[in-house]
Amino acid sequence: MRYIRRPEWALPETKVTPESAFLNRRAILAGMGLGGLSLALPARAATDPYAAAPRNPDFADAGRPVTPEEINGNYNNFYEFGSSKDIAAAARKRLKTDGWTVTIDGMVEREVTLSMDDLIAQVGLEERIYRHRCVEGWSMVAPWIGAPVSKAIALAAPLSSARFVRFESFFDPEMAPGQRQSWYPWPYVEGITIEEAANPLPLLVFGAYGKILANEYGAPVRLHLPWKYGFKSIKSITRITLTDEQPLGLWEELQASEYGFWANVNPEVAHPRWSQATERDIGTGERIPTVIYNGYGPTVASLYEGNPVAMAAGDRLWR
Ligand SMILES: Nc1nc2c(c(=O)[nH]1)N[C@H]1C(S)=C(S)[C@@H](COP(=O)(O)O)O[C@H]1N2
Ligand SMILES: [Mo]
Repeated sequence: MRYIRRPEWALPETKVTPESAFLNRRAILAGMGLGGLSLALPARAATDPYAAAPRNPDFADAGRPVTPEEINGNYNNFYEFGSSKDIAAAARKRLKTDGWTVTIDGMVEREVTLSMDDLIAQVGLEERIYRHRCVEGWSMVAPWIGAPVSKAIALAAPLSSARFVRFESFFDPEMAPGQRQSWYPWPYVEGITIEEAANPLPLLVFGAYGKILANEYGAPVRLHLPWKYGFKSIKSITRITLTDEQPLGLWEELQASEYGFWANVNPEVAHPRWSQATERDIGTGERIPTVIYNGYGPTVASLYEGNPVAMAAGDRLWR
């Protein structure tokens, strides 16, 4: 597969090329088990909110093919279900999402606790094709279905004193064998600044590949921050807390010298144990150059002006 690699995937200006539209559509259909039978799509779209989610034209083309679902869904990080990439079966069998709620609390005017149906009804669904870059040096392209984080946070009416958003995952060692490993500071936690949360890119993800989110991706709702290393994109969220304290993520708590708060993708700053100059796309198998902010600089670079730590170092501790 050949395609043109642009220096920046200038997102808002992107024109959908017939080729990429075809590739994305094909990946989604394949993900739905429909192969080339596009005739089946309209009927499904009429009833299924995930299949019907409109694609946001600003994020219709990631500049690389969408990673086939069978590859993406079998190469995951989800330490609650094991420390290998092969956790899909365990997550599918064990993660129970019935009756799941998300609470939005902390420095807000009105704390809210919402079922997934209620949350989705309030924030809506759209499809965005996003690149994902793991700090370990692999990457993929996912057709997410979700809504901007800012829309969810607005439901609770944040106070002006709130400076950070802290995301927390579930804690249930019965359900998640990885949580019986007590040297990890469970539950998984991550955080961003209020300014980052207000940016259009952070996405709460409820679906992928045209349907409800499969367990291995972090059902029923996960975060995706496409310009940051993948560990920031917390899965299976139960609580979103507005706070004036910088959140301490699970990986930062465990190993602050390697996994810091900002974690903006930066090919110039090596991880203490390996280079970040290139990455392997798990879909194409190609090794490709890593791009500052994972190519989302036009949308996010202004967040870090005057913040040399987040901007130049990728992380304050990696110098
Ligand atoms: N709750 C939770 N969220 C998590 C993780 C995890 O282990 N637990 N792993 C993170 C890491 S390191 C990455 S790269 C991405 C992987 O997402 P994917 O499996 O959908 O590719 O999820 C992130 N979110
Ligand atoms: Mo990762």
